[in-house]
Amino acid sequence: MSSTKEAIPHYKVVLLGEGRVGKTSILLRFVENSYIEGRPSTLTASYLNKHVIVDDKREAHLSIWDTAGQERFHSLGPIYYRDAKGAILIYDITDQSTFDRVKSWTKELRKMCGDNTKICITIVGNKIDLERRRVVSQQSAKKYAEGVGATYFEVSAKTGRGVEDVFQELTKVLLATVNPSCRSRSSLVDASSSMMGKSSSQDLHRIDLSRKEVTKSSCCS
Ligand SMILES: Nc1nc2c(ncn2[C@@H]2O[C@H](COP(=O)(O)OP(=O)(O)O)[C@@H](O)[C@H]2O)c(=O)[nH]1
Ligand SMILES: [Mg+2]
Repeated sequence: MSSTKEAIPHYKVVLLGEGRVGKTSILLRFVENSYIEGRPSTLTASYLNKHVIVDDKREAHLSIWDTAGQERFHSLGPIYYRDAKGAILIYDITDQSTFDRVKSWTKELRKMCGDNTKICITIVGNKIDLERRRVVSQQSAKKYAEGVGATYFEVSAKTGRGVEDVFQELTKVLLATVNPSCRSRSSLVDASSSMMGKSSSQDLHRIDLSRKEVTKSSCCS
């Protein structure tokens, strides 16, 4: 393995799912190991970078994109999906409608990225700390995930249970099967309209999703 930083592959991963299923909470649990009860809705779409090491030796940079709540209108737009190599589709195990919508997110993903694009999909049931209120069975979710070629996990952003496993497994699959995102990590950072003034691997980058796409992606087509 090369020791140069440039040699570490970079992958863009998008979070998808209905509002309030816990996308932002899962992201912040993974990146910062933090959780805030009743977190206010996200105001700005953003991504966080995280350096991941799997099996104690293989490394990758993930840029994990979170929404600004536009998911409510199903209007995430091409910038959100562009060059994504992994997608995490999240639902709330206590809310059947959020699981039903995972099916439309799968379709949306195919539409936005093209049927032939290799994109690793992980389906995640969140809020397993609320087991008593569960309405979506593990069995039905697993079956659906298998049917669409996705891996499947259940987690709690609140307790942290299972969250690390989601990203470890996704990174393993990405490293094994998918070419890194076309854009280098640095050019993705440049695309961010306003960085927060620091440059650690866990900075929050805010994205203006209202910007119109002018070129068609060479990855997602
Ligand atoms: N009990 C419980 N609540 C959670 C969990 N994850 C998120 N929440 C809560 O669900 C609400 C929505 O979470 P948020 O991360 O903003 O969802 P998003 O809209 O999908 O980004 C917030 O009140 C969170 O505190 C979890 O694992 N367990
Ligand atoms: Mg959010």
